[in-house]
Amino acid sequence: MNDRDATMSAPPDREWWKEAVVYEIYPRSFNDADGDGIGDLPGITEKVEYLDRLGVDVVWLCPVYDSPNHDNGYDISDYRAIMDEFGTIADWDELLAELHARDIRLIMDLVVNHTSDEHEWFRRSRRREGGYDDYYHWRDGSPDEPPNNWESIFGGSAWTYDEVREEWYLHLFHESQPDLNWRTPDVRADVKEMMTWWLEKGIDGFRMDAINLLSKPAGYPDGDPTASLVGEELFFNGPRLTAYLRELYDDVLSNYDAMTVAEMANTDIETAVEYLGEEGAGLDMIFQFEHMKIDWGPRGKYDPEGWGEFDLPELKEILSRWQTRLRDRGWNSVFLGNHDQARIVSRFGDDDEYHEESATLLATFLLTMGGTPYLYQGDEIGMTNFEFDTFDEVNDVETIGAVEDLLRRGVVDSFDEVRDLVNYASRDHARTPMQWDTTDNAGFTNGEPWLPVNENYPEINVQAALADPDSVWYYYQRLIDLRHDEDVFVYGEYDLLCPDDERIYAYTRTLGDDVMLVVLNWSAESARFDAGGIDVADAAVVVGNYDDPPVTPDEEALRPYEAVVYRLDA
Ligand code: TEU
Repeated sequence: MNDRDATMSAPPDREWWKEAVVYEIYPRSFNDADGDGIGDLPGITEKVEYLDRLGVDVVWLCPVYDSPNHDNGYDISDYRAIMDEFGTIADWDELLAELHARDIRLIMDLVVNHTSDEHEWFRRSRRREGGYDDYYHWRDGSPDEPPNNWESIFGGSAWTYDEVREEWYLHLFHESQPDLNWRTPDVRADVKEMMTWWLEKGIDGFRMDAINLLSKPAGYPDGDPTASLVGEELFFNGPRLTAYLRELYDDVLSNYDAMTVAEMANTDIETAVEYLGEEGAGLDMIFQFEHMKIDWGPRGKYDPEGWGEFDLPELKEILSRWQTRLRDRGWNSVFLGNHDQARIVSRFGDDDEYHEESATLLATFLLTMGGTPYLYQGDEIGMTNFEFDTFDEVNDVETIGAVEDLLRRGVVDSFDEVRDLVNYASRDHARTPMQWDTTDNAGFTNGEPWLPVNENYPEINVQAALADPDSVWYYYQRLIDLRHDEDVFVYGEYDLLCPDDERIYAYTRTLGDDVMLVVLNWSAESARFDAGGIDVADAAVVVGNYDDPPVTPDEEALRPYEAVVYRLDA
């Protein structure tokens, strides 16, 4: 091999977080060790062996900090204490030790756009005590008229009048989640100290919650009243965001071998590039949400006028644009679901007739794209959406806010009119308890689960999956292994094939002489792959989700939701 070949096939800029497969845990719903119906830290520790067996490298743990739980831990009242229901700091130490003993890293959720209104900072701020005056966004004015027209992401005005301070405070989420004022240097200093405290405890990075909302424009001007979320063009990616992120990087993150993934809805590629890497604001990667809005209506996620529709060419266009335009300028994250989204097999696959086929097709996609893949708990067994009958069954603060907003504005007259939409989109789908086995409550708890268990647990559960060598679970394990073995899936170039095909999503990944072809029949019909200009005559099957996949990719039709990976080496 000459020097040039050596450089061409050596992956550039190796990083552990580029090679990692991340598994997200929503602790409330994962595993309950003490029988109170709520998942907890010892429950997760019991399952570390399970995670190791699956083969994941990093756990992203959703918030476990002290919280009154209006938004299940995303409303934090003490950043350095563990929520009682989840256990103690000693339980957390043990979880970290057990993960690290198996070379699994741990990243924690960093929720610093807002705190809980029960946080000491807010209690002091509303009483104008001891230097905390400006920790939040306070505005005076008549109690009848909010300071501007901004809407909360969870429905209604983004402002609430506080009777104690006799001023309005800003909350881009629930009223129990007041936004921190990042213009105040002490706020930034306190956050940096807290981040350092967790990093010193040995964590391996942060998932940064709603982080592109940190900077609000001076003077709080009105937003465009016709926007689907009024104010969004002003408070997403605000004027000082880059500076704030850079400050976190320079003063804290750059001192550690820590990964960051920043949650950034409403962010385009060019803006993302400004935040990514040493050249940018220091972030390793972001979660972009363009593909997560593909099935929304014109007025957003809970738009009763048009939801649930999308076509494959559009999905391919969005994802391929991010794949190619971030190449050498940043790094992608790859995900189809998380704790805020419906179940991936129900939303992007077919949770009925082609349950296993589509669940494994989605696995093939997640684990062969460019960027770091994020798996959400339960997707490895193909967990599905839940059926809601009544509004009372809904737990999620976002869904409740959205439905109340539709009722208040007279867009609908009753829950019945939005039941199908809630059954399609609610965040609760991701939060029903993890299905471990066929015993009561799917083995999640010995008590009364905080959210009902999906009725399909006797069929869809971990125990059954582990007993069946052909299960979705073993397919995930195999694909994770494959990704670990083949640099081409991590570092290879991505090239989309047949962009306009309505059923087939096909792409190649290329690294030096290694070429992989991924062919996904993302439909419930059979479909034939058209290789176009590329030579597939010598293709060799690497893995497929059906027995006997087509030996040559374009010689026969793929079956419904059939997924095949071929090696096309020169
Ligand atoms: O989510 C931020 C966010 O914008 C979400 O509201 C998302 O757009 C929406 O749920 C999609 O339906 C983060 C957390 O992931 C979420 O769980 C929290 O509720 C929210 O921040 C507030 O902390």
